[in-house]
Amino acid sequence: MDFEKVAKYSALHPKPAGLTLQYGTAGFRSKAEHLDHIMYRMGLLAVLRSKKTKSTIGVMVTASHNPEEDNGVKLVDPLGEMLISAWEEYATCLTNAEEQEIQNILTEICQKEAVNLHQDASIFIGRDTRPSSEKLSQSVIDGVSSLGGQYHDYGLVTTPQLHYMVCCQNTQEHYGKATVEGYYQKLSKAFGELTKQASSCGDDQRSLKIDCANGIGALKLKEMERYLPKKLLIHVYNDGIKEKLNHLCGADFVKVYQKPPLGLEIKPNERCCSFDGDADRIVYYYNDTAGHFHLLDGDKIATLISTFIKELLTKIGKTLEMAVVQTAYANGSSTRYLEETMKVPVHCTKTGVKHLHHKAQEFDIGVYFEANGHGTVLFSKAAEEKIRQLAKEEKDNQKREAAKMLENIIDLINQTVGDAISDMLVIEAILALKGLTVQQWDAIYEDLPNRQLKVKVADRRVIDTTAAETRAVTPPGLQEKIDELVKKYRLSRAFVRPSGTEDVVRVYAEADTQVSAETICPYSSCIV
Ligand code: 16G
Ligand code: ZN
Repeated sequence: MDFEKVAKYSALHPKPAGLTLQYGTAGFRSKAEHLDHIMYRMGLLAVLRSKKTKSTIGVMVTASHNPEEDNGVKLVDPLGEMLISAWEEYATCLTNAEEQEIQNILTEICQKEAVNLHQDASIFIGRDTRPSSEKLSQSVIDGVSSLGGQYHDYGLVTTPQLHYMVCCQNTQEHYGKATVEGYYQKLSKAFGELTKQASSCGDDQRSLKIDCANGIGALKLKEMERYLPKKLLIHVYNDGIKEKLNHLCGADFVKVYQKPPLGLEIKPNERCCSFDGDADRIVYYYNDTAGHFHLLDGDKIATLISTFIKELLTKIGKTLEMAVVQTAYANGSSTRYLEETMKVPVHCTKTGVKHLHHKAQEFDIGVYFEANGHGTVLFSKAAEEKIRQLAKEEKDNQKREAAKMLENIIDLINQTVGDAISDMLVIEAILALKGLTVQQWDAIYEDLPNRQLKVKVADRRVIDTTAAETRAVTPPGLQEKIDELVKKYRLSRAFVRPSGTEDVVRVYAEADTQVSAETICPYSSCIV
């Protein structure tokens, strides 16, 4: 390692005194002006990770749904997954080190991980549309270069596009071409094939209003439009030309406040959706004729997709094991519907994409979605092979057609991570194929009324949880009090958990009526 070069560049990216940050569930996030040294150091770490894995590693500069003034960074592992936990710790350690300690820490990581320093390193870099992102990604490049790594700067891309390209590169393009164009071509082809069969459903041209949170999603949708079949009419709103990123719009805003975004006028029964700031989350919604707002969140999406896949699996007559993975935030009605009506096994994990992703990998087909709209479908290698073989060789027409549809779903869904563009196309294809309106989709089950709150406490770490965050083990007595409280209401459930992204404790409650949910939630937060 050329420590002189590292030290020289490192001095150009000084750490603000007294600042400590942690690599959390979504990487580092903070005010953009605090992040320059972190970007540089993540460039360094990405080089070591690349040498260790002998693969291309991704670095994405984004703070997703956070305000425009914030920024963040996360590393993408070889198959497009989130960085493994052990390296999250190295990331935290390297970030919080004083300048003169950097050399030792890098050496220690190399020793512990037996990194071969002669190995080449290759890094893919992407960024969102924040004003601070360009300069910060330049600092990542400084980090990569000062350790002699090669890089490809993809510039403005959605987070899932970067994940996709990293995966393509490391699978010798088996997963697709490692370019943004390759991404558009792969998805558009699969979408076109899938929806070919839908024209018989009458509704020839379908239109969708998309709120892009004034972020990268708008740019990329506009690029993609010319590849997509004309059957889907996309209307992009909140494209970032006039308004600020994530300001009163986007998937997170719509989910949290349960109301439509600013900048998008909804006519009754019109199907609309919102992306978040880096286009890895999506939620759908509509206003009914009485003007009531209806949200179709990650749970509704998981239900729609898993029901569709299950129907196809029944048609092809092969036993492939499918499961849905959710978190404690999943609406109780969705879990009940999946388990009791659809007979689909449901598993609950801790919040955070990597937990859901890992669990979903255990099945032939794992559908995972967080209620907030982040999710995808994973197909095991064996399941994928079986499906592709059936699509090619099956003699029975009906079975072969079903297998072809599954094959197109495999190609349309971004299996590396939740992807608003890809999820939107999957949903649109399913709705078209099943001839469903957004109201019919919404009516599959009725959400239990729920309420979320955040509570500022002196130290959120006093709360420790178990059972996928559904129960608090510390402080003593807290869970007993919550149990006591929820017993008084029908179909009720509540939990508290420390946030992984903000210095707050989150409280969630649901019950048979909004009044009950609204009562339980603040009470629970008082107990906290
Ligand atoms: C991060 C996670 C998201 C999770 C959220 C919870 C990733 C890529 N993102 O945004 O999955 O829902 O954190 O935040 O893992 P919280 O811990 O503050 O509630
Ligand atoms: Zn996001």
